[in-house]
Amino acid sequence: MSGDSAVSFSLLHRTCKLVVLLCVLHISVTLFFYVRSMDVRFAFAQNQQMRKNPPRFNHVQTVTNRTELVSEGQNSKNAEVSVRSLEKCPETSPILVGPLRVEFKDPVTLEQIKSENPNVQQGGRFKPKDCLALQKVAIIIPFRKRDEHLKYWLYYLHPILQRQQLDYGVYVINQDGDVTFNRAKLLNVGYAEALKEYDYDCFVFSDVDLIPMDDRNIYKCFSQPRHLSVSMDKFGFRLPYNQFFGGVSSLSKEQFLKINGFPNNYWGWGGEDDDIYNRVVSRGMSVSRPSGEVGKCRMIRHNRDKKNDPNPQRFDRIAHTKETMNKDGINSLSYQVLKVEKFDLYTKITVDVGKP
Ligand SMILES: [Mn+2]
Repeated sequence: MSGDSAVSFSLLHRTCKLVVLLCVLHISVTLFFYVRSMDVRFAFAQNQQMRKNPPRFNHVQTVTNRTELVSEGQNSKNAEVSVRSLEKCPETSPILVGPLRVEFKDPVTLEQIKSENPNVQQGGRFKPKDCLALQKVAIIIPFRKRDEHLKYWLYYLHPILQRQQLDYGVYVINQDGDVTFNRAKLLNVGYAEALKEYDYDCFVFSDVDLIPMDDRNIYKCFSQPRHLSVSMDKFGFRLPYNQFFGGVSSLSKEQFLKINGFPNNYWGWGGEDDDIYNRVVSRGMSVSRPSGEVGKCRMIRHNRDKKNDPNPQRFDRIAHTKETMNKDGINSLSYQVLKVEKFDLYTKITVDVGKP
């Protein structure tokens, strides 16, 4: 063997050793990740089994959970037990979709809305089936002769409120007769009447013509009274002024009682929302709001209603909220219920609220 070939052989030998080493390394790395993925798969399978029982909010499993609930209920002879075993809904609903397209070009019919919301119960009631809602929310809509707007409201809001996993009811408070409109008093009536029906712990007060453009704007209550309609298209998607509390707001039962409810003597357009704001602040609370992006909403365009002219007394009234709020509010509310109608998508309560 010549010296040359010995050198090239040892080079070949070393190259081979390197290749083998690399192969071993490659195989061991592959093996490591394979074993790890087995681990993950195993954990996933375990997780899936845990999910089967007790029932959860996983949408795909809704059907199986339902059948389990039924059989559990039969076995334990008390259906209440299986209801109680429902887990609380998550803090943030997993089925929200975010920004929504809202327009009022095509008319909608109640039949269409009803068929698109088969889980809404008579009177406009709903609660999630596969988890226990965090809040029981009464939605109060002051109303008179705005059926076209109400249809759009129901069309957009029912799907949103269901995705928000709320235990809710929709109450349309219809002012009877033709005297001047009294929005805030109708809201007080809604509060009182809703509580006669169910143990609500949160109240959302909404104008009939306001539609949120993002379902992350949750129609529930917060640690402070909340203003929900923060960026309306009408105001160029901005807050018209810092103290603005009109449109859509929410107060827990506790917060509502702390401010003695709303004023009863604001007849006609304007001022009552500022009075409510003053009540909130004078009781040491602040107003909470969603971000401008999440709080976007559209108002259905309309002309000023008849019998809802601007209230000339409003400026004087809101200057004296502090003195008047203790005697004027939920503690001085008087009205007469004329009719309670349970429709498929809402409860309509027609009331005589008196006259100015
Ligand atoms: Mn309006």
